[in-house]
Amino acid sequence: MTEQLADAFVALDRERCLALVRDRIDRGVPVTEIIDESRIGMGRIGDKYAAGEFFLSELVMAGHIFGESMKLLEPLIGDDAPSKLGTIVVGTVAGDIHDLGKNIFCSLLRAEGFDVVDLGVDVPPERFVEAVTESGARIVGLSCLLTVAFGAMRQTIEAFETAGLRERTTVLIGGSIVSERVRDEVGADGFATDAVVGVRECVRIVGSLAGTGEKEAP
Ligand code: B12
Repeated sequence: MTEQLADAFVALDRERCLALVRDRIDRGVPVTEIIDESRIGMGRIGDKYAAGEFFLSELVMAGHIFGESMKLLEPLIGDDAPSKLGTIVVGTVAGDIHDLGKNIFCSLLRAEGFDVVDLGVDVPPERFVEAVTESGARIVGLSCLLTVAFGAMRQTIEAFETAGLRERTTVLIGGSIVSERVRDEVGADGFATDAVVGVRECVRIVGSLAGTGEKEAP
């Protein structure tokens, strides 16, 4: 993997980013590799923000460029798999409006054959509960990129407990800052810092759920 695309993101050079993405598409580079390369750039932009070299405006611009790149990639991900793997409810938790990674996770889930109920961003716990109740989903994906939103993940999982849904629901958390420690802290069942790994985990959970009626403990 080269650094060209990541560098173009850090330079916030929209034209070059889009040209490099098109170039990679034309050369048959796998979509997930193009996403990973772009993500490296986004991570560096985040580091520059944390170091005070970039400001909110740069984060906003990076978000727009990433979104435009994803528009070029989405048709290649496809969503025409026969839906037979069940339903997954996904959303970015309350207080957090980051959605680029969540959207990738949703697209890859659809491509794999899941029906996805995407609740969007800044989703309150009760909305997750409502969606799981209505859809009968057995898996929930919580996206979170902010340390301050860890509490919202915990509250969402507690809301499943209160509603009597926790036993039958497997909760996966995802985003660049989640970890085993965060998973344990908020009471989730699994975590992934990469959408491809998250989708693989969902497929595994569905496989082990088949016919048991019980929640899988990953
Ligand atoms: C772009 C960006 C923004 C954009 C978001 C645009 C959008 N539509 O999403 C905007 C400008 C809105 C933004 C705002 C803010 N941001 Co911001 N942002 C970023 C940045 C640079 C990139 C994030 C990104 O999209 N990456 C690309 C995607 C593809 O990667 P990803 O999200 O990690 O997703 C992948 C995986 O994690 C996984 N995944 C994601 N979700 C899920 C869910 C499940 C279930 C699974 C299985 C997998 C999965 O799949 C994806 C593909 O593999 C990060 C830097 C970083 N290191 O993450 C900072 C960062 C997340 N932001 C940060 C901050 C501080 C903020 C603000 C508070 C700034 C401010 N002063 O207002 C606000 C918060 C607004 C809010 N209430 O949410 C901090 C958070 C620090 C922390 N630890 O809490 C970061 C880390 C920057 C930094 N280093 O300081 N931000």
